[in-house]
Amino acid sequence: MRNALWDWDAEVADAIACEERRQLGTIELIASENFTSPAVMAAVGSVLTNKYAEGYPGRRYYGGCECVDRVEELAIARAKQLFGAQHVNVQPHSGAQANLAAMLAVLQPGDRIMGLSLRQGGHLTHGMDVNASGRLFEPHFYTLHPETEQLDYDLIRQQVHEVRPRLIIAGYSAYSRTIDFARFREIADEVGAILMADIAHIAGIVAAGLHPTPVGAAQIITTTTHKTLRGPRGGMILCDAEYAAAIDKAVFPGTQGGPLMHIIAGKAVAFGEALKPEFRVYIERVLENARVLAETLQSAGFRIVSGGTDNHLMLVDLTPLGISGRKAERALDSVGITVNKNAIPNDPRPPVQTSGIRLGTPAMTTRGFGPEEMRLTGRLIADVLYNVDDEVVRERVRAQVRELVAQFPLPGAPALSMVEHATQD
Ligand code: DSN
Repeated sequence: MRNALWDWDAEVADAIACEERRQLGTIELIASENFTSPAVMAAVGSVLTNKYAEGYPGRRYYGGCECVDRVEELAIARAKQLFGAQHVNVQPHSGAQANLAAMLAVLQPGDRIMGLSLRQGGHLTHGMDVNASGRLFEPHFYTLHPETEQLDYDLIRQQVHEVRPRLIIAGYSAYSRTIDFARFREIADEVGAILMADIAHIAGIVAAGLHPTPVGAAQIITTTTHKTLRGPRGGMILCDAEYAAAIDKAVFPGTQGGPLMHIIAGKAVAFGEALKPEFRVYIERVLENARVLAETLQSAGFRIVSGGTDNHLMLVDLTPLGISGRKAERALDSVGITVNKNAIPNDPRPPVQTSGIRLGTPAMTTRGFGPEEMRLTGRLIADVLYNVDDEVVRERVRAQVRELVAQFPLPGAPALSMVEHATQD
């Protein structure tokens, strides 16, 4: 079926079709991306985008909210069931919005916050100098163990005691190992700090019960909904009941106006999907695929930061090859393998270059890749990176990528496709 947007706005339809073809034709290894289901996309592309609903269910500043109240209540109830949290706010537009609201809920300007060094896998909303978190609060950072490149709780404890922050952040953008949230809470309690877990990357793994939950350890938990959780782009905050009123007030009216009700509907659908047994099977496959990809690259001679992965992602150290992350990203892009350059711990290169790349398996696992395809993908990455300027190798790999991805359709019924019958009248 031809998508109606072609008749209404062919220029935009063409740009969307371009992106759809790109997604179809590439091996997507950006660790923070995924492919949502047609059900999530249908909810996001619905009439709910028309509705203003400032406030919360039953307490709105606009009339006509009886239907969107049902949507938000469904999203909240399903998120509570999925994570076992006492309170949930599904309105943050993004992970960054969730983090800002969470901090404003419990901190005063100038209070000390402490997260993992941004050069070692921390996120920009955890205290970067140009981000609101670094401008409103006093940012401090703990570091990974210099040799294991893993969280070292004795070292963190010592660093936390030196700083005595008001808020400690546990959760990262580029960390491939299990996080001990209970241990973090012990350290936070010793200095009277609040523990905030940012599970943006691992939310789906937590939801599936395959990573220890921060619920019960961290008083406040923030996340995105579009990474391993496989929902629409957006954010969410979970918290203990005692922080519920402060969190809600910090989201609206503290940092946001009207909630994106179409996105909240997409979140409700995604949480419903994540509650099904199939989602746990999906996450098991994500983790297995990550292990297989890491092992394949290690067998091909690459160094994986920290020696491996416990989750959905890994960092590959390109230092022994003498190429930057930027060069590797571009070389892989040119053959249809999408990754992002990423700093490795204590990276001597600046962030625009980096000495590493970050790879993740959530997206291609959704598309149906299993261990066999991951092994082939690892070998193709090695071929390109060991022959980074060799156009003959690249042309061969490009053809292999095309052949491989052609066997795995994107999730999405033909009715949602912009490419399907794009040229048909
Ligand atoms: N941009 C996200 C990521 O790629 O990890 C974090 O915000």
